Amino acid sequence: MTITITAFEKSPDGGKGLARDTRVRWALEEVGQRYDVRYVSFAAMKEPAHLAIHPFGQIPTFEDGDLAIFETGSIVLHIGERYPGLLPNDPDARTRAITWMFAAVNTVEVPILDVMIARIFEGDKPWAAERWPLVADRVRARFRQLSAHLGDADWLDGEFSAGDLMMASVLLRSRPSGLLDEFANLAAYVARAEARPAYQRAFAAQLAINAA
Ligand code: GTB
Repeated sequence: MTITITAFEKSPDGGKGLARDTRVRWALEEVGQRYDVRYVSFAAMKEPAHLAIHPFGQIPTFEDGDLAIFETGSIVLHIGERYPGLLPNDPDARTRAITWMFAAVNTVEVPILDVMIARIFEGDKPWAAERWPLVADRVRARFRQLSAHLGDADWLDGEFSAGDLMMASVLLRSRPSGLLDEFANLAAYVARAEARPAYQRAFAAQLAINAA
């Protein structure tokens, strides 16, 4: 059975790897699983066929046989549980890795999403400049805590895991704002993640489509 994921027909970032299919591609590359991609337009995402798989009309989705799921956290967790390479065998270490996945999407990504909203969707509002320091400081507060935890370690909890994959993917989205580079160890952490061959393959695959 071939795994099929969905991705933007044309990503608004033009192939910078910021759309969320990159994390799913990366997870599949880490565990060495081949996959097909069904490319969908913004209109197709809101059609019944896609809504049957993703109730919120978004990408990415993941299909394998009878299983069809959405939400990158769930998809990456599923991949980590199904194939070796992303979650430690030791039960406690495995739970800690999953904890970092939740921390990435629920604690760190939330203020970062506000950065996207402030810069892209609200950047032209008369109050945008006044709001920006509040938005940026909420990200800095989280980054300060994450930076203190990471220290000079390579990864969040021992070996690279799905927790790092999710966290690095989330942090990447803040780079265009300049906030990531204010924290040298976090910027280096993301660079380490990006240097992984599996990430490179995932990035190249999405770029090939979006740069075409
Ligand atoms: N919580 C869900 C998950 O993690 O899977 C969120 C999924 C989601 O936000 N999907 C976005 C989407 O389908 C694409 S990734 N949006 C279309 C819609 O809602 O109609 C978010 C994204 C979009 C564009 C860029 N970019 O161009 O830089 C970056 C990230």
